[in-house]
Amino acid sequence: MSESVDELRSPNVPLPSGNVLRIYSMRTCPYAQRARLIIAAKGISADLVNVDLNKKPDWFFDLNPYGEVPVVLHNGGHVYESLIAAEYLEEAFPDPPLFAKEALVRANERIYFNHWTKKGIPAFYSLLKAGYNDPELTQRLMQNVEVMDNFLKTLGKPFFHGDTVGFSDYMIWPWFERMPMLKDVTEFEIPRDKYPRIAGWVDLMWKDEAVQKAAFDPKLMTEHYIKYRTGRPDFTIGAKKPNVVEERLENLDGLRDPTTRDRQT
Ligand SMILES: N[C@@H](CCC(=O)N[C@@H](CS)C(=O)NCC(=O)O)C(=O)O
Repeated sequence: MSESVDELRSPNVPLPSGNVLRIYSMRTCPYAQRARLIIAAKGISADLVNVDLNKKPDWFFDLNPYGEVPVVLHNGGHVYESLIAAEYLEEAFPDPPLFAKEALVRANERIYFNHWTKKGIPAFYSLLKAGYNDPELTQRLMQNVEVMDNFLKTLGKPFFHGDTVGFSDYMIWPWFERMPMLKDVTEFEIPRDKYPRIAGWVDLMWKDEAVQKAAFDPKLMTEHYIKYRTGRPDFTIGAKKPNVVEERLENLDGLRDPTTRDRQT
């Protein structure tokens, strides 16, 4: 996956050669990251388009009536909602398989990421939005971390998928990558001694190649969420800026030919 300056390619723009699908994403979006993790783990060459969610074009709502990323464009169709998009990618690109083969194991994987999605994520955002170490909200998130820790304990494996990283791990991970950001904003921290399995899982996840590929600069992450909290998010954060040579006009007044002013080299 390669990206440069943000360029909002509509679905009508053909995929750049060598790419098999397009993903509409946003750099700090944990939901879009779910799909990007699957793409990275499977080595799918994807055209990554980062959408400035402050300036969504009308056609984006034709792709997803909720106006949210991620949207995956593939084979003349498109899929939205991160869990549905990730499952679609798993089915459309079966190699390497990331989901368990046995139905019961797979159902358990779903139970893990379903819990995190239903309970953990809302608790995460409630605390983040509070913006300080509110005891009740801190406790609510901690209880959900405990549930995740207990899942691993009962499973007796290092990953939610089992002995290796798999589908459920990628569905849960993005919010754990954001825990240092949450600590910056609210002082929330997972105590290693109390929740050693989840702490160990975080350590192992950081070693995964797809996790490293899909990761975002932690400083910019905190910067982004501070703005997000105040209701003024910058969705272009982390974009590489166009290669414009800045004009330095100080002390040049009267010395420059005005026709040269707009020249960019
Ligand atoms: N339930 C959706 C949630 C996706 C979502 O909330 N994405 C956010 C960015 S992280 C978004 O696109 N928000 C639209 C906006 O802020 O205008 C999913 O799982 O894909």
